[in-house]
Amino acid sequence: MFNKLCIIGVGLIGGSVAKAVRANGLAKTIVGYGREQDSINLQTAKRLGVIDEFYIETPVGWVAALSQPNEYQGMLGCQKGGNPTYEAFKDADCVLIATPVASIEAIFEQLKPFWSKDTIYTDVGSTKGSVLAAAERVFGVVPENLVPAHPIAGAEQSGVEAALVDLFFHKRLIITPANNANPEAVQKIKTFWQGQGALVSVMNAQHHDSILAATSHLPHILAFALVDMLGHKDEQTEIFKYAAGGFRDFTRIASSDPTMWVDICKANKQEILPLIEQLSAELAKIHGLLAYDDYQQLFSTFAYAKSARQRFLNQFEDPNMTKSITFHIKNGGRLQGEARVPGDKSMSHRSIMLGSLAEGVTHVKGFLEAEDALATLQAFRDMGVEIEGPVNGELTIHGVGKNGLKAPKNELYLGNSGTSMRLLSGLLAGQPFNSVLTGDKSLSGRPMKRVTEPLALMGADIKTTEKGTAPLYITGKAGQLKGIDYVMPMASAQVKSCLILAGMYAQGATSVTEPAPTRDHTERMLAGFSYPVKKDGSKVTVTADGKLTAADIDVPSDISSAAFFLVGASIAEGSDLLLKHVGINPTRTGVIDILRLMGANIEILNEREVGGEPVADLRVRSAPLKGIDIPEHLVPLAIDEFPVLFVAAACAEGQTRLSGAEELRVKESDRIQVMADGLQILGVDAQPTEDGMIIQGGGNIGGGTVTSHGDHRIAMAFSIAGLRASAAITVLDCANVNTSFPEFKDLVQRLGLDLVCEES
Ligand code: SPQ
Repeated sequence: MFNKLCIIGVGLIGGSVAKAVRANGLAKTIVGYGREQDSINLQTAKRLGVIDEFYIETPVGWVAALSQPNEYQGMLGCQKGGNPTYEAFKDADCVLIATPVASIEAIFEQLKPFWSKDTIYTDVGSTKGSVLAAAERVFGVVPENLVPAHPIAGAEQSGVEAALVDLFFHKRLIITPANNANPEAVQKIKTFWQGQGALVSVMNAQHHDSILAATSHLPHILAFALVDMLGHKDEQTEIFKYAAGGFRDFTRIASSDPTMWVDICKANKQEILPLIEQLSAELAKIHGLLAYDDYQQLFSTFAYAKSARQRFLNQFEDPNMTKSITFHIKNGGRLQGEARVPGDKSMSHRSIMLGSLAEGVTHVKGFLEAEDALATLQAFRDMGVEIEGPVNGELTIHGVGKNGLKAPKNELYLGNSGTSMRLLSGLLAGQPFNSVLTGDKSLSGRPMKRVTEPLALMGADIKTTEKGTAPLYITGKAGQLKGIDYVMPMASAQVKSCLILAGMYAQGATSVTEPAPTRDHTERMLAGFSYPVKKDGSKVTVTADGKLTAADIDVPSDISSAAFFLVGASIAEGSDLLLKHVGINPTRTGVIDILRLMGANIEILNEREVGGEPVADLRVRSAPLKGIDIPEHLVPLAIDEFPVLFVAAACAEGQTRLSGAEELRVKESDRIQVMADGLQILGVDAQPTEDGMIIQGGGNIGGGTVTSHGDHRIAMAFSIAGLRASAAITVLDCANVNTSFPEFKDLVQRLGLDLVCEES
């Protein structure tokens, strides 16, 4: 990309750039340049092969010191004559300044006589307004070929020996060109950093400085301040002796270079000072809450902070940036005992949505504390709803009323959750503000036209990608949506619920007719919140006339999570398991019906109704299973349970055929293909068809390595297969189990499956 890259200052950052540039072939020659006191570092860089050659500035002038360290020794003092600075920068198509921010003005002064219009100049300083201001002071006007940049990456160590080839890989990098910057130069610097794997953004310097003041400079000041205060205390009372991991984590950045941080504070003082005032006010608030025993508010403050931090962590969901999780399952075992699996995912989403739109305070018990439902929770917090918790599955939602949502400041990030995205698209279509819905890689590949097309018929304005996928750009059409009478082309509770939510903001009636019954939690919960919903056979109708009144919600255990244990205990000889408090809404119990048709021994005990939803305890004991043709009317009632039902079919005597289940192809993964591939690897005769699968059961399930393709239900289904396998099974890519069932690995171990979770 560049013929000659000259790096001024080859320490940790400059050295890491050099290593990454070399590894990625981004420059033919890399030249180091520094002051006399940097000579050891430059010699080391040369010895380590980080740079090709280097030049030293000495008190007596510029010295070229090419190739060998011993040559360098002999060349100190300009013995070769000529102008070494000219030599250093001559023909360089890029000069990168990797020195502390305070030195940049002096470096511009040094560079000025040699400044070439054919070279691009850039830097890596932590403040950017100061760099542009220094350039203006030195050159009169910021040169067009100066493109300031800031890689948001670092380490506490310094020097070229600590340099890392991947220091910038998948790290943010911000470019802050001045208004007059040459677009070609900006593009080249962008490509240069992208070539090192950085995630590049372009913004103005002031915006950069205000962001960094909040997320980097203030935390450093806070860490220095805390350790300064406690350090003095420690001298008197030895408190550090008893400090543990939390203290170590929090104060890590107080080990950074004090000189550098003084320079940064000085350079960005205007942005930092108001933030220190805000932080002081926040501490004063907490002081007041404690002093006046307001633990409720203190809890809300801490709970909000916890969820805001989760939002920060969610950005790293990119598989390249997160740890990957592998499940290792030892074959054999049986499931025994008693368990309560976590709360129903579909109902947890809806409890947040409807509780937020209600008037009054809604208390929720049994809420699923997993990534999908937490994504919905965060979205409503982002729209101004005060939600306390979750703590042990309990939440308090301070409803804002049907028209009380506020415009979110940022896009709403919904992670892996199709339910959040599809239901929110309906709800947000009729709001008086615009919104953008985004999700992870899997969610961004799932079809959204199924909701945006009927919403468009209602007058909604939602833009998708050309493929009809997220991000969804929603222009709020408050008061302008019109009711429709819509016959759904597929059996989908998400489409139905989306249109019901949109219908609550539309003129006239909105009716949705489903081709087959699907889960009806939205309709039931709306009724529980006293919102009028008319049900006539397969048709549901709502209007905008009505309000939601807060009501308490008790979310039962998720039958979709219980399904793994229903199958596991059925296929593993000697199993006897009691699953407590499971939701058995008839639109969800297809898995029990299908397993019973296959010969499973499942008893439904202690049936009762909790908050408008039927609930029971399920006792399941192992039994010989037989293959069946799965009745198509049961498909929508067991749609999420097929991955594990395929495992049951592999263990059943004879053939099992599934048809009419093409919807499985557009879930978190293509669940037909991915399950067929994995079963075949394990030696099972599983043939995928367009809308289902044919499995010859009764043979042996072998061992092997399968991948879940990031789909939680696939990961858990193959783990359960281990109970009947003849050898160990490894399941790759299991991090997404956290979207619906974070406790899965612990629970399944406790009940009798030997599963070890490996993070890497
Ligand atoms: O929320 P998401 O990602 O779509 O979750 C899944 C799941 O397996 O957890 C589907 F992949 O469940 C859906 C389910 O398949 C949850 C749901 C709901 O809560 O309304 C309805 C079903 O989807 P659909 O497309 O049939 O309406």
